[in-house]
Amino acid sequence: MKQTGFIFDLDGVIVDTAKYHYLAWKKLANELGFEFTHEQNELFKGVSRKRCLEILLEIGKVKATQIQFDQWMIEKNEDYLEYIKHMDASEILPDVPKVLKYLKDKNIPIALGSASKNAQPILEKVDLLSYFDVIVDGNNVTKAKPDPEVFLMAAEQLGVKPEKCIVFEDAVAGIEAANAAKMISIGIGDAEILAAAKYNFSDFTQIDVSFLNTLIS
Ligand code: B16
Ligand code: MG
Repeated sequence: MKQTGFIFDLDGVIVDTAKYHYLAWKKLANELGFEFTHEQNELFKGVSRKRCLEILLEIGKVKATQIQFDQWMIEKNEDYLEYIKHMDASEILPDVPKVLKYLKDKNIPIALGSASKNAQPILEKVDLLSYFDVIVDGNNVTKAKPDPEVFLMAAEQLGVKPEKCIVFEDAVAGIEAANAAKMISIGIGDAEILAAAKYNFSDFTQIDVSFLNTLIS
């Protein structure tokens, strides 16, 4: 078993894809005849695509047959893929590459733990794929965050004990999942919203080398 491992969420931690998810969900809501606000989009962070559609339909009070539901899932994803088509390294959130490089240079194992089924192509687009030893995403898990499955699977594949894993997360469900896995949770974003995290930072520019060294040792 290796000493310490780091697990990164994708959306809201490495890149801000939430804005593209929002546009695609808003387009579907508008087609179905109702509005979808930025505030409502907060509920969708870290939540699986299927659960997002269920919430969206609850918001719009729309009833769907299974065929319609499946069709809207496909439609939303096609629109989302269109929005992210032109993503590149300029969309990486501040200081993320710096932290990844620091850990990589120290041979610390790194995993992605994301709910997204589009995680791997996004990492390729922003040219960060080579930093990750392990990728666990929406294609591998059966239980969505706040269930700890995604992070436990990542720890196992990294060969690191769960309690030696550090998780960076921007979503409440993600912090709950990391805590349930008995990992060290670090909230990236609003400290009030992510109050359940062990540590909180507004973004990676606030995380310095000495803090990373403390986590590693
Ligand atoms: P997809 P994360 C999550 O990514 C997003 O925060 C969430 O809004 C989205 O619904 C989910 O991925 C599924 O994404 O439709 O691409 O499979 O934060 O877990 O990296
Ligand atoms: Mg996220």
